[in-house]
Amino acid sequence: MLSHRFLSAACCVCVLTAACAPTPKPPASTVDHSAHEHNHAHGSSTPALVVFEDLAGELPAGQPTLVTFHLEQDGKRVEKLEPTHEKLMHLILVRDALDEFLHLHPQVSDEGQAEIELTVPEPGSYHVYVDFQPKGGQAGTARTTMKVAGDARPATELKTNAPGEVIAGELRAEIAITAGDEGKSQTITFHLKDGQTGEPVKDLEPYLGAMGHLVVIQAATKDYIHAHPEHGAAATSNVAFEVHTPASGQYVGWAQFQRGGDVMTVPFVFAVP
Ligand SMILES: [Cu+2]
Repeated sequence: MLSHRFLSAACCVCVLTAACAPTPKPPASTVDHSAHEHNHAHGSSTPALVVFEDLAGELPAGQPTLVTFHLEQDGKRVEKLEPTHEKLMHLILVRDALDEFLHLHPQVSDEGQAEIELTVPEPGSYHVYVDFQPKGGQAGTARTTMKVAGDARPATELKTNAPGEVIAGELRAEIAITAGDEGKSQTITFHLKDGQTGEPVKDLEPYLGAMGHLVVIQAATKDYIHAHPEHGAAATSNVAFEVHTPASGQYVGWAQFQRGGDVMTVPFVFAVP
């Protein structure tokens, strides 16, 4: 069990997965109902879908392409949205090999129509996740898949590298992981140092209203777990996230931090025994 002090210092959004869902996972697009770490109450709604409106077939690789889509929940188009973390929708694309990651914010109309110019450099199959919160409803993640045309680079075996040090451009991240809640959650702490000097960073800026942003994908199921540190946390070189880990196995994470107006992405792989 996590201490109260910890819970007040970090927030998390966990996602219900096949492991804790009562019925087998549908084969196509599914939603993961977001729920708090210790509250696995199932929402009343059925899985939400990302519905592309003009994407016939494959997206061309490396070419900016205007893509429109909307979300559907309970068979109905989701129109009115509440911003979460400063945006109406967070669009995440992850290649099936878990080696490519994009995090974008589409323009969203009052009718729930989303529009984004999408440039995906690497061919392959992608999992598409959209974080959203319907007005007056529960936050959730809508899903679908898409293909990016071209010769897809073959997947390589995922190598667990966290806990450990990951160098991502101007950022050197020492990643520490502490299991809690009998292994069902992990506290992932990033000790951030300057890539050049190795000194703890002093210039971390809020990104999307928090001191960091973390997406975690469960490698086996491609289920999506989104986590944020405490909103408005004081500037520090250490940022901790609490991440729900429903099953043993490998997880791939992409942590994002902002310095000097630039967003830096730290990819990492960890395993839950
Ligand atoms: Cu976002």
